[in-house]
This record gives sequence, structure tokens and C-alpha cells, in this order.
Amino acid sequence: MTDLYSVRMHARAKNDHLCGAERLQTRDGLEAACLELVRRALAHERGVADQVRISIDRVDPGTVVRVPLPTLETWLCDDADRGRQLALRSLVEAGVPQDVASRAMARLAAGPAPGGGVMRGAMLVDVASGERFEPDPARGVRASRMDLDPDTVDALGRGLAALDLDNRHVREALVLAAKVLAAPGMVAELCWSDDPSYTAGYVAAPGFGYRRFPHLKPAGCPLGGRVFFIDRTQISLAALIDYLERTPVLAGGPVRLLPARQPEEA
Ligand code: WAQ
Ligand code: MG
Repeated sequence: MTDLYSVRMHARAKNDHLCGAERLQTRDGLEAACLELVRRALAHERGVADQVRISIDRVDPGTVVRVPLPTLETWLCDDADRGRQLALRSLVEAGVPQDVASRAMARLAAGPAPGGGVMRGAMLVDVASGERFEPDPARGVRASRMDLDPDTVDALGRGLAALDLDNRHVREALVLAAKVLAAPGMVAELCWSDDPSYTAGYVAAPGFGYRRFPHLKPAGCPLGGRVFFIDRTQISLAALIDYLERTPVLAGGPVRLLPARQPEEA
């Protein structure tokens, strides 16, 4: 396999997190990826960037791990209250105790960083105690060094377009969830965007894949984030964080996309 390069973008505005993204590209795709990420940072709906950083690191292709894309399904809802109810139900289905799930969700809704802002990365929450374990609670843990397997790009694009979901939020979140779900001791992930106009979010879990909800927050809200629910008894925290931040991952395999549906009554 040819060389791969990890590309990471992080932008800040007035010392706060504005946006970030991570890719894993061949030499051929490297420049276009950088250009797209710089443009994204400079035209972000969250604000005007004061600082944009791009980091490029060559990755040894022998260390790349391949993981399957999760099955995607949309559970329809009309507003964020209903969406959060369905997300909570999904977290419980995944094995997160109800009180731990609802406390973490309230934290995300209030702005998970100390002081109530958004974090650059995710909260790491222990399912047994609800305790947070990210080494830096203002930053969180940022999954990095991942991308779509080049062999899957076209099939995923066609499949998402057929569902009217071919946008970068969905593509990037599916890849991130694929990496996160492959981590040992991962029970579930909860996410909604911090981009004010993007109201959709998802719960991902090994048992049911990537379950998205069109509304997990009201339009216009600049708060969002991610929670990785972990089983602390099954893992070494250091190994988990190292995997999330450093192991290069390509997500691919069969593309499994289900049509949107109304959830059954609980
Ligand atoms: N690792 C850990 N946390 C991250 C990462 C990462 N690589 N990227 C983003 N986050 C956290 C961070 O706290 C952000 O504030 C928050 O997630 C939201 O990031 O329709 O667009 O890039 O199916 O704004 C999900 C729904 C969209 C897609 C998610 O997130 C769909 C989205 P954003
Ligand atoms: Mg964002």
C-alpha cells in the first residue's frame, strides 16, 4: 500500500474551539484535503477563525487498521425533545444506565467544557459510575487519523445520496463512529453537532450501529459535542486514548444504509 498522511485541522476563535477535522489521505489526495479544510475553517458558521492549524504526519501504511462502517438508520422525530428521548432510549438499549445517560446528555446540552462552552474532543464517561475520565476536561479526547477506505468512497456517496444524506457531517461522523465502535470497552457514543444550523445527531453502539435522529438540538444552538461511554473494567484508559488519538484507521467494507423510519412506541 502507498504512503498515507494524517491531516488534522484545528481552528480557534477568541481562544475557543471553532472547528476541527481529521483525514487520512494518500500523497495524491493530500493537497486537496488541506485546501478543503482551510476553506472550511475560514468560512465556518460558528465564527471567524483567529487561528487555523494544519498538521500533516506521514503514517506507516503497515500500521493501518481496517474497521467496518456501522449500519446507518434514521429514526424520525419532529423536534429536539423527542429526539433526545429517542437517543436516551437508544443509550439504555446499548447498555448505558438511564441515570448515567441522562446526566451525560444534560452535560452536553449545557455545554460540556468547564464554564459551559464546547470542547474540542469528546467526554469519556464510565458507564458504571458516570464519572468523566478525559485527562483534560476542557479539551476532551479527540479521535484522529481516520478516513474512509478509498474503495468505499463511491459506494457510500451513492448510497447516502439516495437517502438525501450525502453531506460531510454524515460522512465524517460515520467514519468517526466506525473507529470509536471498534475500540475495546466502548459501550456507546452520543453526538450532536456544535454547528448552529446542523440539528441532527446520533447514538452509535456495537449492537445496532449508527442510529441518527434529525433533531437532537434546536436550530441556532451553538452547543454540541460527543460522549464516549466506556466500560472501565474492560480497558486500560491509556491504551484506549492512544487507540483513539493515534492508531490509523480506514473505515470501509459493505455499505449498509437503511431507509428512515418512525420508531416503534417504547
Ligand atoms: N473526536 C472527538 N470528538 C470530536 C471529534 C473527534 N474527532 N470531532 C468533533 N468532536 C466533538 C467536539 O466536541 C465537537 O464540538 C462536537 O463533537 C461536534 O463536532 O446527520 O457535525 O464536527 O448523521 O460539529 C452528527 C450527525 C454531526 C450527522 C456531527 O459534529 C448525521 C458534527 P461536529
Ligand atoms: Mg462543529
